[in-house]
Amino acid sequence: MNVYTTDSIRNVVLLGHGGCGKTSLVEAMAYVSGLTGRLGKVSDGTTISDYDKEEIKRKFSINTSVVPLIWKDTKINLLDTPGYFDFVGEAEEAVAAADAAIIVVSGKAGVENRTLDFTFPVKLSKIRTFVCASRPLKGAKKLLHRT
Ligand SMILES: Nc1nc2c(ncn2[C@@H]2O[C@H](COP(=O)(O)OP(=O)(O)OP(=O)(O)O)[C@@H](O)[C@H]2O)c(=O)[nH]1
Ligand SMILES: [Mg+2]
Repeated sequence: MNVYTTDSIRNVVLLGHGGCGKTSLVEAMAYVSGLTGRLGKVSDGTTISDYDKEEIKRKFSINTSVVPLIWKDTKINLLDTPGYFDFVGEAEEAVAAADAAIIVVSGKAGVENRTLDFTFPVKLSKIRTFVCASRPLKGAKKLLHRT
């Protein structure tokens, strides 16, 4: 088993409005990196990230999940956070531990209230922030203007 030192480990938090596609993106990244051999679906309850009984039943994330994958000699711990406001504490804790953030925006729904909420703590903690569209993007200019 390879041993990774702190200079080759990155904690990357995924943030965004509920249902924007964070868990699906994590599932795709895990598959592309070779961590998994099949692409699970939130609707089928087969993602590696939403594994809790309640998450499978309700089809959304409740806890932050850590998905560790290896990409080009770097260990990337993806932190898949819940988007629903009831579980905001989970997302805030994950931001505190992150070296970088990916704000996921649903191209179908555009920029939503939770999308913009997350720009504030991310900016405060001065970590690199990326914006990723889960579907063809609408409203990206507004988000980039605010960050
Ligand atoms: N067509 C399409 N559907 C998507 C895409 N990303 C996510 N979905 C669907 O949108 C729904 C919500 O996706 P999730 O990945 O659970 O979204 P989430 O951001 O993790 O949601 P929370 O855990 O509630 O914050 C699921 O039914 C997905 O299959 C995408 O890129 N294209
Ligand atoms: Mg999720």
